[in-house]
Amino acid sequence: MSARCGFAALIGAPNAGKSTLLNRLAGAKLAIVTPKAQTTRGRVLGIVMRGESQILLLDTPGIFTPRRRLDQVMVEAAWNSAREADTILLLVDSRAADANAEARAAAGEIAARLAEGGAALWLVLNKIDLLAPHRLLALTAALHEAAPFAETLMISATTGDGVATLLDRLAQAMPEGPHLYPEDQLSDLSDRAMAAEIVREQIFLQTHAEVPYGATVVTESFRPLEDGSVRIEATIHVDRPGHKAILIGAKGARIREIGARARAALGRLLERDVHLFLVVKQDPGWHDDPRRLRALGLETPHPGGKP
Ligand SMILES: Nc1nc2c(ncn2[C@@H]2O[C@H](COP(=O)(O)OP(=O)(O)OP(=O)(O)O)[C@@H](O)[C@H]2O)c(=O)[nH]1
Ligand SMILES: [Mg+2]
Repeated sequence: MSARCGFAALIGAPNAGKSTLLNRLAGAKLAIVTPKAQTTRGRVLGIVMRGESQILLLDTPGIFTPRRRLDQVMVEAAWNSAREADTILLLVDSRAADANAEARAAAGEIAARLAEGGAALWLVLNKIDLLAPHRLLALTAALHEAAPFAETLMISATTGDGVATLLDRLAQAMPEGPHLYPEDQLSDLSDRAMAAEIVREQIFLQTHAEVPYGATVVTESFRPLEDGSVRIEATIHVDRPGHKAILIGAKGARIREIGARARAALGRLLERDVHLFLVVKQDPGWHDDPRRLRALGLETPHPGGKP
């Protein structure tokens, strides 16, 4: 059997379960997951081996109507990944699309636009653990009116139902060609980037309303120590003074809890003890300024470049 290798992009509305599926397919936590929409802010590569196939999965930010410069950059990252892909998996939250005509229409619009590109377009109905099976048929029929899907799969990224079948189909669908990455590599994510993401995950889990959307995290230093542990310093940039007060909390209680949980999660991921130091900095308007977005690692200088 000859080697196969290709890109498969996970595309969909915010909260469809793209990052949960990436982690499930990769068998490792590569992308952060929270119950809030717009958690993912940039492309995340997951490298998955299945038989002779290397599947290069691209997790992407959800597609929505952008408001801020940051939102535009996020949505552009999703469309750019779709353009790079051999196969596009349009992920749909089955329960939302079943219950809500707006969610169904949004999925249809994304599908119609994706169908204009050259990649094979697959429909992946996710969260089937939340929906009675007979409802999936009507939903599939409604979405097939929006675009010609080459495959339709029904899965639960949380329980793993249907995921092995999806992986087998993807492995078969990848074009013949040499593997682009070493077979034991899981992602192109650096430990520094992962540290910032894990802190941001805790901000999304522990704060609400506009606070998580007005915050971003930068790893300032990442230093292995002689005793085998690692010392990480990170800065949380916030948009407004009120957000800084909320993130710090009464007598520093909130920032301590964010730090404690992020430290524990990072310790598990890096498999060593972590010393984590967080600083909150007021940086009004950071999310609307292309130069600062670049400096914060959120806007790539050459959008549309090969991943
Ligand atoms: N019950 C159930 N929940 C799921 C499933 N897949 C994802 N979720 C939940 O849906 C929420 C959003 O999941 P994410 O993986 O962050 O969704 P996403 O598409 O990456 O979201 P953005 O990054 O914001 O675009 C989380 O609370 C997940 O636990 C599923 O198959 N079943
Ligand atoms: Mg995500």
